[in-house]
Amino acid sequence: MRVWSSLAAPRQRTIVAFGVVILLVGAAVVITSSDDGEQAVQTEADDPTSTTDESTTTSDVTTTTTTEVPTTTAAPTTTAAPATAAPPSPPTSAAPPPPPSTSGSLDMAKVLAFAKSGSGGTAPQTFTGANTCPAFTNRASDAGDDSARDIGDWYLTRYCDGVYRAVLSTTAETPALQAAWIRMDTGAGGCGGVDRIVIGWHTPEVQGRGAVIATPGCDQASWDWVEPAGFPVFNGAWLQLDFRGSAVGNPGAFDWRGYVQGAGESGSAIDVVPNSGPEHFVV
Ligand SMILES: [Ca+2]
Repeated sequence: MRVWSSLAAPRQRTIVAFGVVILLVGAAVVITSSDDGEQAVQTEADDPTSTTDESTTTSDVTTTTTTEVPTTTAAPTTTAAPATAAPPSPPTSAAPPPPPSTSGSLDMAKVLAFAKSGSGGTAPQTFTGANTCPAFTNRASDAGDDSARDIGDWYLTRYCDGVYRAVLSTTAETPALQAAWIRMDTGAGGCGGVDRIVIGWHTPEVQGRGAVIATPGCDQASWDWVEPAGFPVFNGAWLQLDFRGSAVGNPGAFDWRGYVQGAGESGSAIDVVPNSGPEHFVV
């Protein structure tokens, strides 16, 4: 009371009152500033909504990017077919050989040597047909026109098993036999028309040997040794040739002639039947 009383002078009271007013105004300002700060914090708390909107927008952009249609790749260019290579020219050596010459006549000495060269060591064969059918030809005797080894009885028979038997029986067994054969014209071609030679001969051991030779041409280079023929030996005069139809091409009909050659005979001395022209045989 003394302080207040001491300050109770009018001027001093005014100063103290002014100071109290200033303090009151300062406190009010501080309170107001605190309210503004709370409002600012609340405003920022409302912002998450706008943040979400931005995220959505970003997602839409991403989706648009991933669904973009890729540029169509151009179809590959079709590979061009390789050019066809030209066929190689055939070698000159592949050209077919010229057909054998069919003009002229057979050299029977060469045919006999050719037959012997192919049948060396081959056992004689005897074909055994059972019955003659359908054709059997029994010719009349060939009255002697040869002074030696004259063919007496002769015929050609085809058996049911397809085996042919040609008989060129001579009237004597001397002189020694060189060879006996028949020549056959079975179709187109052949040396002078002769396609097959069936030939038989005696060996030094008096064993018969025979062979079927194909003669498509007159040149020996065209000949073929087909297979052995039967030339059985019964005695020196009976000459018989057996051969299979398959070895001569199984012809249904053919022309033929038979020959017997004695040692030392050549040319017209070799007996032949028929005396003129071929014999025609029809199965
Ligand atoms: Ca012929």
